[in-house]
Amino acid sequence: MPNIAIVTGATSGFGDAIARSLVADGWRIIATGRRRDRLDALVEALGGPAHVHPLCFDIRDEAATAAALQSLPEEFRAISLLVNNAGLALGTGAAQDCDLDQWKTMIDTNVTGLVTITRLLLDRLIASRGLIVNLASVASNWPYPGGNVYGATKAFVKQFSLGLRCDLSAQGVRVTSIEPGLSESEFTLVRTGGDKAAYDALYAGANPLQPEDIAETVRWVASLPPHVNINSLEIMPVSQSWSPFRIHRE
Ligand code: NDP
Ligand code: 8X3
Repeated sequence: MPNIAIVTGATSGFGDAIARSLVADGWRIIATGRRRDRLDALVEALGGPAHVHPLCFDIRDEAATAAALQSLPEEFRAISLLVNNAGLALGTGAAQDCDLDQWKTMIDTNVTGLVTITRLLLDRLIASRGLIVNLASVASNWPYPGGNVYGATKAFVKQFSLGLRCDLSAQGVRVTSIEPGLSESEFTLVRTGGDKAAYDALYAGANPLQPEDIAETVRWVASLPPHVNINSLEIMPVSQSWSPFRIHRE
């Protein structure tokens, strides 16, 4: 009987690639997201409903999340891998120019949504001595101008991962925080409100990470023996590194 994984945000980018990579590795997948057409296409591409079960819901909605999980058929209930990938950034402006609603949307999705689905699945993950992989970011570790609330949500994801490790180690549940840097996906279109010129400019000549690079990392983490825990893994494209501290002068 294959292992069961749930991948949130499987309708594009990392989540789509992670779902494909895990199915190729023999997992059965529960794929989540709001865009039903994309979930249906993923089910079709990965061999049909015996391999992939789609769950269409907004992760900010606790009742919808709980109802979706309760709707799972028996053969998809024994989840042993949770990939908390659904998330977004909105805006790149300085804090004083930001829209409060956009800040709340990031917190509701990246923090509250992630915490909610994790709590709802904890008993099953403990029962299976499973694994939780959380998509944090280099923004968890490094502040940058315009990163304000997005970076703070990702710092939460990393610290929540490490805290879960402490609480769940006696239950044999593993927890990993993955912290990617510059990666090419719809993430940048979402962040910029669909600005294709900004998308092209960000990635031009940078040879960014691709969703398949992150999928391969998740596949590797999930394939390790059950006594091995990768706590935190920061990944950048070779082209990305650090800048000196900025100094504002009067
Ligand atoms: P994409 O925009 O390509 O994918 C985001 C996924 O999240 C989509 O499947 C989307 O599904 C889902 N999602 C967003 N909001 C919701 C919601 N309210 N309810 C349910 N699902 C939601 O971005 P990436 O693949 O690049 O990003 C995936 C994760 O990786 C995010 O957490 C992001 O913060 C993180 N990350 C991204 C990096 C990058 O540079 N790309 C680098 C570091 C981390 P749908 O719209 O169908 O609901
Ligand atoms: C996405 C990477 O550098 O845009 O989490 O914050 S970055």
